[in-house]
Amino acid sequence: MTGFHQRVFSGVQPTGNLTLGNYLGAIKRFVAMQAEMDCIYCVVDLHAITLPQDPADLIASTRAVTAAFLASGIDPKAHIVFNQSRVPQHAELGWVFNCIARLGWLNRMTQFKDKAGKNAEAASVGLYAYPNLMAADMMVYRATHVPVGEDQKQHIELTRDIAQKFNNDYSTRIAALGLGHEMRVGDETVNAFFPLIEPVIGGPAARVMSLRDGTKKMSKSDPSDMSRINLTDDADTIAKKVRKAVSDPLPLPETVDGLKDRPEADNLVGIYAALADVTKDAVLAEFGGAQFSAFKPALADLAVQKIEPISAEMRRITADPAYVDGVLKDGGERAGAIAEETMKAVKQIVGLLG
Ligand code: AQP
Repeated sequence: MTGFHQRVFSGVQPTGNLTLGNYLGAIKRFVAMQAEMDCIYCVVDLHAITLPQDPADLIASTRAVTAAFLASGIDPKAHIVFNQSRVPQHAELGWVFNCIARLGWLNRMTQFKDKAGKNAEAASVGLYAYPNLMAADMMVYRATHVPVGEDQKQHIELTRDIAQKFNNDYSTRIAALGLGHEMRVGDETVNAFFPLIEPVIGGPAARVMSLRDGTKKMSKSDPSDMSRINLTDDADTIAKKVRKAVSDPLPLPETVDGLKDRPEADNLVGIYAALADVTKDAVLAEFGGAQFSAFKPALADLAVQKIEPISAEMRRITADPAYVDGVLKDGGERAGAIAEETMKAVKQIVGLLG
């Protein structure tokens, strides 16, 4: 994308213990992207309250997710780490996007259907409008890249649709104010104020599955604790969960093709590959032909080796809440300065500011 400052934005909800899915699908990749671009990493507490939260737990979880970011290797000085509610422009741009996005677009969002369950009438309006706020989170920094797990793909596509509609609707005004960059959209050239953000999804752990059911996403809200590895689990718990993970009776295949229709095997091989920073092929080159009774102890050792130092560092950081709050305050101020500039321009474009 030309013209736009290359910037990464991504967020994690403070809604409970972070899982290995959050770590491999998102946080580990946040760390890697620091070498490539300016990064803004956000604890999205406004998203958390779309479902009921105990206020004291929410404050503790916000600090815990921040600690997980820092313990995993995110540098809050070179980049920005903060919690969403500190920067009111997220909600302000979210409202503008509520007026840009169409009901039909939101009605297609599968995450709302999953989270609202059978009684959608009783879900909060916030849960329904969540994807518009998520779009605002990224666009208030005019971010160009977002590392996320595969489950967020639909929301990122919606963000691109909102940005594109805003750019099209206000193209003339954006040009007149000199606030945009020229962008080709099909056969047309529009003056784009918002970039069309690129999702950065992929690798062997783009979708880490439950340890109890290889067809279900590993999730912090799954009622079974055995379904996930939490970043706060100790070594014995991690080893026990891996040992008890559902698998199948066959030996591991020699190639990735052999993982087809074997969701549990595919998941465990994917987790190993992501933890070891290798491909699934490389894992199978080493373990192809082995039984799970041999593979699982190797996976458990690797998981403990990679996760334990992060858990220990998280414990050390969370023991000093004043330090964590200081990081969030500093990050909030720096994020706020960028967001304020964007919002001023948005108000001029839309006609809220002369
Ligand atoms: N199982 C997963 N595999 C890969 N990536 C995942 N992510 C979540 N689960 C997996 C990625 O983690 C980032 C932060 O997610 P979130 O906490 O903001 O929301 P979520 O996707 O709703 O996560 P959970 O664990 O499933 O939470 P609950 O149970 O509260 O709904 C995102 O980039 C996400 O893709």
